[in-house]
Amino acid sequence: MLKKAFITGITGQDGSYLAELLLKKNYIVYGMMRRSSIFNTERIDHIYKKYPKRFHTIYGDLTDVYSIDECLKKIKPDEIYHLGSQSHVGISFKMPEQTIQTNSLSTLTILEFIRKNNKKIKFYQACSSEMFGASPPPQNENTKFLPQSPYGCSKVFSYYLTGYYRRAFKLFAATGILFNHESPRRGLNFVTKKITFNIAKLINGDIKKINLGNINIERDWGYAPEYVEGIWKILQFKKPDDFVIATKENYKIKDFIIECCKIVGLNWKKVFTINNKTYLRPAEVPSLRGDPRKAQKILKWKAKTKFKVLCEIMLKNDLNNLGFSIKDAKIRAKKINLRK
Ligand code: NAP
Ligand code: F7E
Repeated sequence: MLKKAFITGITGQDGSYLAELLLKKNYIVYGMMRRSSIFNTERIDHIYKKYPKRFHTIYGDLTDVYSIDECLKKIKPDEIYHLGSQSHVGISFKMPEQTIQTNSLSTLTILEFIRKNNKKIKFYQACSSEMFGASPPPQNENTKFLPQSPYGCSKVFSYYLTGYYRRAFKLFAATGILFNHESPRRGLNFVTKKITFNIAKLINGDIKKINLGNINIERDWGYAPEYVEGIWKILQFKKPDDFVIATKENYKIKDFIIECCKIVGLNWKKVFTINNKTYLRPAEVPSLRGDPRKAQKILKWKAKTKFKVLCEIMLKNDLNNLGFSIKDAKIRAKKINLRK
């Protein structure tokens, strides 16, 4: 019998990479997809084509208890990966209730379903380094949570709830505390993708400036396809637990800009404007740098793709999508640098 996995957030960055990983491992994969007025399957269209028999999506919404129950009753999964969320920290300040409802109450619904229907189902909860918030780095599984946003609070709730169901009802309920992870599939309004996507647009002559908020913030950025491997390993370990997944290195947003601009020879000071009010947050998480030694030791998981390579992968992808090689982009960048 092939294993059945249910993924919430299938249309997101991690959902799409995790689906590919599980399908390669011979799982049958079901993903929950919410209704949208335009198609939101860009990240998974190629997966439908490659695995027409083992990859399925099903309509549902994390704010609709009935639809979650319906999905789970129909699919009868062996493993649930709860990745779906309102994942944008900045937007969570504007929509705190929707963020908590989507991210936290959905966790309760799924855990209750498992408790009442089949305690053998393994459950993975996507937690976040945002839970550490104002706690200084390095952050590990024992670091105090000091969340700085509704998003961070929503994940702290899900973290404690998962641990509670694990202890009280002996469920296989585990969490991954993932630090920022990026890829060509990253959403356009996260800072790394915003930078690489807009550098490509700038090279193409579509825009003249790139507006950002605070660029002195530090993040520990890894590569998403490797992080979903960590997620899978967390559920395959013999007992449910909490694991930090991170690279152990951090850089400022400014370093990310400088590195990307260096790749194409662009003078970053000419094209970036910073401290734009639209992108400043009421509270910030100043510095994240994970200590992933537990995952390294127990799961044998380690981040391979580091900062410079990540910048190159993301920028090359966005340039290629507009028909530019690095060589072409360098020629255009020279002209942009000469602009008054
Ligand atoms: P993402 O690209 O923003 O994807 C989020 C997914 O959740 C999308 O499929 C989205 O659907 C879905 N979703 C949102 N609201 C929903 C609702 N009401 N009902 C059903 N589905 C809903 O996020 P990601 O980067 O893949 O992250 C995956 C998970 O890891 C999230 O829980 C995130 O909070 C967490 N996390 C991410 C990072 C990171 O650096 N990427 C780090 C730590 C933790 P639509 O496509 O329809 O919007
Ligand atoms: O911001 C600053 C911003 O939105 C990073 C999510 O996946 O990782 C992600 O959350 C930093 C922040 O990611 C802009 O203020 C400056 O300090 O790329 P981000 P995030 O907030 O770290 C965690 C681990 C998650 O769990 C989340 O789901 O960059 N920043 N200027 C900007 N950020 C954005 N988005 N846009 C700007 O223009």
